[in-house]
Amino acid sequence: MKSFLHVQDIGPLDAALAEAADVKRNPFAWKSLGKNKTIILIFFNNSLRTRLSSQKAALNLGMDPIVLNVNGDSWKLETEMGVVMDGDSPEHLREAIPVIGSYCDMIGVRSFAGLKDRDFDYNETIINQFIEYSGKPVISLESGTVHPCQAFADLITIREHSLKKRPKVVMTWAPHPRALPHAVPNSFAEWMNAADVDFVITHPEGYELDPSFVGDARVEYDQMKAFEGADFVYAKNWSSYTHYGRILSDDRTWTVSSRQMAVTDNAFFMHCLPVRRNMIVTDEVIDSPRSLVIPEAANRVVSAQVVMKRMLEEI
Ligand code: AN0
Ligand code: CP
Repeated sequence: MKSFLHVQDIGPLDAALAEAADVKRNPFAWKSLGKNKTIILIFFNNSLRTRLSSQKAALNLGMDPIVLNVNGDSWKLETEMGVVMDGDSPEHLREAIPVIGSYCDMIGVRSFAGLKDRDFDYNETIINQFIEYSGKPVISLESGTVHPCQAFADLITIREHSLKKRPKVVMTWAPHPRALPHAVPNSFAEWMNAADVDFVITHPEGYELDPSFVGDARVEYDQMKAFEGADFVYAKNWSSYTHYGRILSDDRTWTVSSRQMAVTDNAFFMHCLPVRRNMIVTDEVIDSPRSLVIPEAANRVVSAQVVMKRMLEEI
């Protein structure tokens, strides 16, 4: 695996899930695989889970993690090609990336969508430069359009808690005061479409996601109807894709509460975190015994470890 952005990069999902179960059961079994290997984790944006779970996954594999916070600790990096660098940024990605690549064996990159220029974000302009110029395997830690480590952890969590062979999984938009990227819902849709689940997406009109990620998923604009009989409810806010990066609705009736959960089949509640309580989900639902947000976050170590392990096995 030279890069990890999409569900296809991990190959057959049954094998990936079986490997995840092995890694979870015995996290230190591959401790010698990463000996004398280094992963550099580059953060252009904030993080709690991704930053810690990626380091923990690397440590479990015997690898040395180094974390760089671009904008905080390093020179501010120019990301656009062909510009006259007379602004804020003293260094360009074009030099920084091969330098970073020369210090490590593997790279993880977090670079959120800027939500200003759809082509720049949807061309994965930043992480693709890492793939092209670093000479090392590259993992998306949420990039312009995808958050694959999250979606893989979500799938692991669903499989661990599903009593049905083909559970009904509903991804619902929920209100949020800031414009958020599409990476989490895009990847969740991509992974659910590839998995053996009955997948439904619900959101107010105007919040349609990129059709290439929605694929054949059912889209239902009536949230209550979408929730009927659900086994898993996956809440997330995202900004508009068509009116790129804009907030079109603050409809608080979309906040996930016991009103919607009542029509599900005693569904589990999921969210990638960080979550704004009583905006995305009520206290009652997130604090209920059906909430999976903590085991879901814990599985971020497992998903990251499977990906790093696969990459180490190919180095
Ligand atoms: C980010 C997002 O929605 O993409 C990160 C989620 C993992 N969330 C926020 O910025 C609140
Ligand atoms: N879910 C997730 O990626 O969280 P962080 O932004 O804290 O890394």
